[in-house]
Amino acid sequence: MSATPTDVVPTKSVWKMAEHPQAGAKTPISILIKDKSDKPIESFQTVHEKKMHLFIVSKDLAYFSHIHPTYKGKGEFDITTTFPAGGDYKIIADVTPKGGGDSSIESHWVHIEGEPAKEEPLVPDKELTKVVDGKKVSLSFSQLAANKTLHMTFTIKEAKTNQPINNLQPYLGAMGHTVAMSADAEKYLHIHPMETAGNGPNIIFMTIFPEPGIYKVWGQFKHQGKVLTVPFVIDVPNK
Ligand SMILES: [Cu+2]
Repeated sequence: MSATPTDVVPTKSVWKMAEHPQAGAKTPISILIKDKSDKPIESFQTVHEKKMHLFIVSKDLAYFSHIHPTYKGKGEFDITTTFPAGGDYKIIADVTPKGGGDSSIESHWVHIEGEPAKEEPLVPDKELTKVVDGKKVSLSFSQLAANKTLHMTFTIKEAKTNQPINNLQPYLGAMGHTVAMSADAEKYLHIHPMETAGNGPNIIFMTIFPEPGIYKVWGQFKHQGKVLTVPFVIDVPNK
């Protein structure tokens, strides 16, 4: 997959949800993917083992979910999920209609009723090393600037022993997945590792941040059957 979309099939989408979705309740979501002439798109490519990747983030980007709706046919994807708290969420659907070289992105804001979560300010991490689920994860960049092709590298070690982890497992057909979103949730990047060889401890992604500013990135990796999701908040300078 290239760092910049080159061959995207234009799409439209129709989102269906219950009238007043409630936090903590099972909420069915239906997404109809159509072409520019309003005809449902019938065929989708399986990309990283799925026909649709769906990401849900809260407006403050504190909540992140990566799930996979079921393809019902005739352009319709269905899934049921539970929103953890009241507030606004952005839902992003990533699909590749047959014939597309890169994925088409459809998104939708929803309001969920219920007690809101305490808003978490999006503050860039001072240190790009943290411990999540017993793993010490570091993030580094070849250079960090907007509009430049750059490498971002996650390094994963056992937190207790500092032992590099070199037996990561493929997760959805890649050694890892990274999603990056701008602070306003407008820019979305889904990045895959450059090489499929090697199982850690370094996982290298290549991407371009389209604009300067604050982004949240979530790296997802699989180790011993469990998916590890590691968030970082970074500030991408202009140059
Ligand atoms: Cu996915």
